[in-house]
Amino acid sequence: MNHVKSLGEFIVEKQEDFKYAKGELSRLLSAIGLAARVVNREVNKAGLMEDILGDAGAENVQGEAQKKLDVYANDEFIRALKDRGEVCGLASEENEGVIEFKSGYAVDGQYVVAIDPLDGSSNIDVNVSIGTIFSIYRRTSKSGPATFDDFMQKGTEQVAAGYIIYGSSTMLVYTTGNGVNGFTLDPSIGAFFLSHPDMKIPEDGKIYSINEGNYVHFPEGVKKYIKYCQVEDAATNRPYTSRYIGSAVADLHRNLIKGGIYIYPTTTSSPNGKLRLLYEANPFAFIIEQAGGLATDGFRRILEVQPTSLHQRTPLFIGSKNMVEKAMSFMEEFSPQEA
Ligand code: P6P
Repeated sequence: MNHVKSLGEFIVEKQEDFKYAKGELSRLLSAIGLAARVVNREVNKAGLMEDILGDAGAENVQGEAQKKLDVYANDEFIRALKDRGEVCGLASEENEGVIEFKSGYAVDGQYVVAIDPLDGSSNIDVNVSIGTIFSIYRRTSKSGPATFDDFMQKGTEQVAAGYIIYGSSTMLVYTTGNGVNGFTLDPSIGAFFLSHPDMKIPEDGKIYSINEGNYVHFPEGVKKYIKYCQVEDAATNRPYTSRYIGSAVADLHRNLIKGGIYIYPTTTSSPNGKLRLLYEANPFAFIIEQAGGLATDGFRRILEVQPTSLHQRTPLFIGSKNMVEKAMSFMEEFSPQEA
């Protein structure tokens, strides 16, 4: 039987492709893999452990009630990344400002990480797949703890990005700019193994993922696209199938494998969209582009957007190339951007 590569073996094998010093990325990604295994254990026990379910009482910077697992996951990724010494600071959905690493090896770390430690956490107590999303940049500051400007880099500057999906199985999917690879956790060993080498998203798909409950608040171009998806036309495989689980990592992962489009546009309650640029849209966009898909805000490439704040939101149209282009054509025609 062919030897199935572990995450560790794969990272070491591929570190030649990484344009910075060998070993740095290995240590960084293995720290993420370790934290993912620890968080996975707690996520899987959540149903049994009353004391870790339910609101932590606090609110995160988004004003959303923080679930205890959010807080646990945030603490675990901060600890794992700080201890490994390659990272000088973090931007996390759970923290208002930059988390500066001021001591030990970390202060000389050459990387910064933007992270959503547990996205979709409103699904925790209904046992729906949730996920961690991360984006890795080379620092722009010279030394010392990370600075705000270290995070104000376009998505094109990412050196790596990925997500962990805690679902029927737990997977780590990431890119360093040389394609996308997926690793499945073998809980009996506690290690990730290469299960989805060189992932590519189909150019076309039959799945559209959007919260149609917001239909009346969508831009006209999105309304027209939804109606386009629902028209009977065998030649273009329509009507499409609507699949929306309320957990972006789960929707994006399914669409990456099967083909499809995920749209979170502007709405009256989310005038800039809901997803955050730094630690959701940018890492997703890097991954999907590397897999042959597209990621835009309805008009322009997500990776080209210049960030101006840590938690800024963006509309997101992401997935199969032909589907995103079609949706963009409706936006151009019916909801053109002010010049
Ligand atoms: P709505 C989870 O809070 C999240 O950020 C994404 O994971 C998910 O796709 C979206 O929000 C769900 O938002 O407004 O449709 O409930």
